[in-house]
Amino acid sequence: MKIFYSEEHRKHYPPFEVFDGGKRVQYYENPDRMDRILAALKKTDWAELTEPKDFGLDPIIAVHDGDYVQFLASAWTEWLASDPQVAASPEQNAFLPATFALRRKTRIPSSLLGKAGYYIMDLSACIVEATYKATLASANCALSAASSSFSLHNSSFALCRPPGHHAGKDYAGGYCFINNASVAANWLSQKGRVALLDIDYHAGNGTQDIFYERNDVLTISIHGDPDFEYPHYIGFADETGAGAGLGFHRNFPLPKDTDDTGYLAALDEALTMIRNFSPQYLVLSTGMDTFDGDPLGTFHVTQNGFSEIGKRIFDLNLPTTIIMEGGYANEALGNNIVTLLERFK
Ligand code: SP5
Ligand code: ZN
Repeated sequence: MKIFYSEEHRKHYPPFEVFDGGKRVQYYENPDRMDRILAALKKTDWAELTEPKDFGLDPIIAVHDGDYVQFLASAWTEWLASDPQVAASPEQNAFLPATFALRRKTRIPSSLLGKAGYYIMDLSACIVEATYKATLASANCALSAASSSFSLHNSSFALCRPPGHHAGKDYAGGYCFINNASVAANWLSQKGRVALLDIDYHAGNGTQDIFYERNDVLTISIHGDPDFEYPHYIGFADETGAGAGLGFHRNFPLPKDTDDTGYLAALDEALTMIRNFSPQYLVLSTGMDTFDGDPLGTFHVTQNGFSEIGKRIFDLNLPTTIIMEGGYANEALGNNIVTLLERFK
């Protein structure tokens, strides 16, 4: 199986993120995640590591607002220039706003911090010097995997970092800046009908935002109920699309402590919807944070569970572009991903 991976992510390693209560903690979405996955892949005899191609900005701004992408491109440099204390120790700093635009219909501020509160939804989307280049390389991994799935008519894996599914048309959040899976799905939608299934523990709010009014890409997310879990404000069962897209989005919010059995029941419903839509391509937003013992999750999906999840999705018999999203139990991450991918090889 072709695995698209770039080293560009490595220096995107903010020195902290901020948890609820204002608590500064280590950045959970860290480069070690990739090293664990790479180590596990290298033990197999089927993983074919490949550098992504550069697709340029066009397929990115086909799903994201251009001014938002420009903000991502220049935020760190402007922040560095604006504050001598940041310039004195850049490696101890991350760019984060402390004031947010909230729900008001607001003008886009001209100041850097005003823009940050407008374009960023939480305190885990920290921007450092290497962030923008890392997000472009990550999107290029997703596009390269989509292009490979299209031309070889089989499944491929984009080992993306940073992840993407919380990034909306014009906002970053949840470690995500560019929505890799949405960029790939939109690219594939010019070749045929696409279904995008999101199995990360957290609701794929960004993906929902991007495709909500479209009927050519079916989007489905299975996740911890936003009634108790991040991202809190989106991902509910009654959100099913709007306008032409009505009926082409579906959320499966699940309770705390969901185990393999509960998870697979929701997955089966999602797979039935996908079969009824009869797509030509599948994009799979693959978070491993449903795993039992993930520090950011509450589910108890086991390694056997991932094997069964992989099998049932593989049985759709579709060329599948598998996109890395979350998963923070680093010691288990490599084995879990390989267990899932084994079903597609
Ligand atoms: C891609 C992805 O998985 N992003 C997830 C971002 C989650 N950020 C909010 C984390 C809230 C953490 N609550 C911690 C509970 C610790 N027991
Ligand atoms: Zn997640």
